Amino acid sequence: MSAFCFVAPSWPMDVWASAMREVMPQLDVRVWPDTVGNPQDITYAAAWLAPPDVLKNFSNLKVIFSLGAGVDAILSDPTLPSQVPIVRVNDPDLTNRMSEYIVLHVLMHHRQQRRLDANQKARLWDGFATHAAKDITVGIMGLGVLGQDSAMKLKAMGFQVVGWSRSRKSLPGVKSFAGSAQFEEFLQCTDILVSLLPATPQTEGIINSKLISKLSRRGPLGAPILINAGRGRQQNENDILAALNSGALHAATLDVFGKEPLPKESPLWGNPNLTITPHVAADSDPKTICGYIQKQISAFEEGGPLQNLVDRQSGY
Ligand code: NDP
Ligand code: OXD
Repeated sequence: MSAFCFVAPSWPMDVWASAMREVMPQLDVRVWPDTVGNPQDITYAAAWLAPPDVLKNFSNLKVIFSLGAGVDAILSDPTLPSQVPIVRVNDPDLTNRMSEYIVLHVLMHHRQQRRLDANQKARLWDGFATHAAKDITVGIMGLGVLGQDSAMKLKAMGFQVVGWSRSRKSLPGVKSFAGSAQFEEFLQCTDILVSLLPATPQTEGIINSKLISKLSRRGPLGAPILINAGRGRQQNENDILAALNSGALHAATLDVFGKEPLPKESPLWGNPNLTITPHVAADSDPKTICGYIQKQISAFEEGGPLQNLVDRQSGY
């Protein structure tokens, strides 16, 4: 017996199960907890925010598929089976969605759209000065699959783009900084900071007042801007709020938070210079992701290698 099981209780599992059955009609598709059946039947699991202690019951598991690009939630399960390979999402559909989000929010801050919205509400005709994209440097922390695509699209819009990652990259027209030795240099030339880092012990709390104090203040807006679509655990929300209130940050966009959903009582909601989105920067589309999983399972069953494997050691 070989079966596939979704463990993603916060998502609409009827939609996902039918998308999976459509692309692989021969597959026995089950959903935890209602139709999991005998846990020993499960050879493939697909997880998103799976409760801890569930995957360990699948003793014949061959592959765990993350239903998103980030795998921090899967890796945080202390009982996660240790030998089973984990495949994460790397797909043009998700990548394009993220680049749309990053380009949208960089442009929104660059063109001061929030100010224009407020002016319209006040019936105020105020043609304040605008600036050229070439005078702004966007610094992307996390120059991986998503960061690189956003970098090239921002470059095409005319922005100066720099990136920071563990290993140096070679991207046309994008200056690449690597490792902790070059972190400060990267921050010093960044007017708009974009985080597309994974959540790992090394990136925990990295966006704090110390980081903010190192960002460039030479840009036309006078103070830097922050966009975080990586993970909330990377940010110190009190520090961001204080920086927005003091003017150390001109503005920010946050898609991810330490606690999601962001609690109603969070003071972040009320800050006029903060744009909040509910972890929607790059959604996983059921049809696309099930197609991606189907290709991986088919290749794997024919003896081929799995793609986009997670390195448990580095945590992403
Ligand atoms: P990748 O693994 O392709 O890229 C991660 C990048 O981060 C790599 O460039 C890596 O460096 C760099 N990095 C990791 N750790 C460090 C560190 N300690 N110091 C410096 N650089 C570091 O991931 P993706 O681009 O596919 O995704 C990135 C993240 O985006 C996901 O992990 C997830 O958290 C988030 N995400 C958020 C979504 C949303 O809707 N908000 C949707 C999808 C993803 P190197 O290249 O040298 O390994
Ligand atoms: C992801 C996400 O990691 O949506 O894919 O956050």
